[in-house]
Amino acid sequence: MNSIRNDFPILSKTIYGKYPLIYLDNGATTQKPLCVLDAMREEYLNVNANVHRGVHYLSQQATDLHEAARERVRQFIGASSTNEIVFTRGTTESINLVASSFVEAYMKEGDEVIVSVMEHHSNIVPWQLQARRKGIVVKVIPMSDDGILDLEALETLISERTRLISVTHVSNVLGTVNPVKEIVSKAHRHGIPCMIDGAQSAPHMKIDVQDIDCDFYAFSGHKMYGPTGIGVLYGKEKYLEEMPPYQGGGEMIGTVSFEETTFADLPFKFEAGTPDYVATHGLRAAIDYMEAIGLEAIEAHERELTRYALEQMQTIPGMRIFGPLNADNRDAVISFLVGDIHHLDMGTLLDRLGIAVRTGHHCAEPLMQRLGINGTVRASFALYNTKEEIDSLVSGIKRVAAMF
Ligand code: 7TS
Repeated sequence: MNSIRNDFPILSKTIYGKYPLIYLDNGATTQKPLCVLDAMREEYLNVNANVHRGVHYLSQQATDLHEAARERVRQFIGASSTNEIVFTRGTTESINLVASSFVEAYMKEGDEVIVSVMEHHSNIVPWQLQARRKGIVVKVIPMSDDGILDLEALETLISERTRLISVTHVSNVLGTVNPVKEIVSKAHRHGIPCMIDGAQSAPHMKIDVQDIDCDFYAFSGHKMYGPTGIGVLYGKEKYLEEMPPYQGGGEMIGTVSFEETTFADLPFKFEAGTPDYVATHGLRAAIDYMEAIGLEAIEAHERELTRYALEQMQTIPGMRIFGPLNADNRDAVISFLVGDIHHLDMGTLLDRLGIAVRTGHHCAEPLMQRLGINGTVRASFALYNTKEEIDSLVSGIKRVAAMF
């Protein structure tokens, strides 16, 4: 663990005189290991040139690195072809791409998309925009009080107008790991494709998109030790082939004239403009880093941290933890409130103790409405967190609670 933590120099910072920083806001973004920063610096120093454009040496080298990153992502999530790997700015853009292009290709006014009550705004608002533009209908899978999706209700929501189901793999608030294979197979039994928001699952567990059999899967590099500004949309080729481009510009065309323009083959049809080719190289370094440690090892470590944190936090008087209490059913996210202490007060005072947590609605306001609250405090873990940090969190919460 010491050697892993040394890969992340920021974890050795002193905050408000407290050393070292306890960083428990990994659900928002993870810290970056030196190898990711080095890979990007190295590319800017020695390779930098625009990709897919030049015949010159550096441009070809940059293109090779960029396409090698695509191949690395393909392996990482078990896709069958790099045609199915579209680089985007992140999960949000991946979902917006599908909302825009899938709706254009396959949906008419009155057709339905089903999401769940525990979605991040980025898997709600793009569909609402399409509802305004195209008159599609957004339906919502409910959940139990302890944050388990009601799959029987899903069955009743599906109708002959349902064209897509789009759900999160792991809730960024509740930590619930949704049974995505089961949801996908339910959807497919009705002939409906399924999109999975993997923002909170790709960093924490081995993903195999062919095993899940999802039709789309979206994730962000910055939540899995990679750089900001880069993400991925996996899509089955048959859909990506039929869907129209999302944005127009350079890179995404075949030929252009004022009379008629044709589009590039997959995946370039969906990648207008200069891609962040340095970030894709950084993402590749992040994947190498995670795989060198091992996704199974990362998952086991984080599950154990979560189990330990759930157990310890429940000893605090007045503690309310949201989401399932069984660590087997949840990922490395714990949202909580203590007594009637406002989440912002708790977060601010923990910060003064050198503990970084997130507070607020976590971009999941409909979920807050369902829970009847206006926000929570959230601790979220990564591969570099330790049980000692959880002990500090627990004693920090107790200290803050004692002040009230
Ligand atoms: N989906 C889920 C489930 C998320 O948790 C997030 C970001 C997104 C989508 C959007 O990802 P982005 O990289 O495109 O912004 N979640 C959080 C969070 O929980 N705190 O800050 C960002």
